[in-house]
Amino acid sequence: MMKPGLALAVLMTLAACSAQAPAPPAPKALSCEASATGAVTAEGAWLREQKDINASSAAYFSLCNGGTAPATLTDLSTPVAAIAMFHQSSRDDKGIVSMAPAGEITLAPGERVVFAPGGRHVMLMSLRGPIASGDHAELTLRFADGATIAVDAVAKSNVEAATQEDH
Ligand SMILES: [Cu+2]
Repeated sequence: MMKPGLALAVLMTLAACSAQAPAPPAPKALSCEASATGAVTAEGAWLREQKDINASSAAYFSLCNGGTAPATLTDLSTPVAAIAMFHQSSRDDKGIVSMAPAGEITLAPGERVVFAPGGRHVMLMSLRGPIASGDHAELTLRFADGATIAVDAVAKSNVEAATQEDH
């Protein structure tokens, strides 16, 4: 049995330790609460600049299911690309990053799903033209129940995009 004094000393040591640890990054996800009058909303949409139309770009946003029924994101379209696919990036134990189709994404009521570099993203292929930093593109998100959400995404430079990287 530990003496109360010793237990306190251990606790204080732990507290000192955690005070020196680097502060965790501020959570990007805002709160998301379901309510009877709520709906699915998309926030903070952006895409990556891409000057080479034979290369790909990617779009990101944060989705909140504010409604009381599950919502399944099935499809996305945008005038800037002929092909838009949901992908999931992952890093294996050797540090190799790969990506795979993410398929449909179902959000429970009150659930938030964040699309961000290094994780879920919308791969944009067969670009209709170069995408420059500051350009706007409309993203139309389509759900299994037929509902759609249109959201305005602004293109960020690759330098800016790198600061959004999730680690
Ligand atoms: Cu991808």
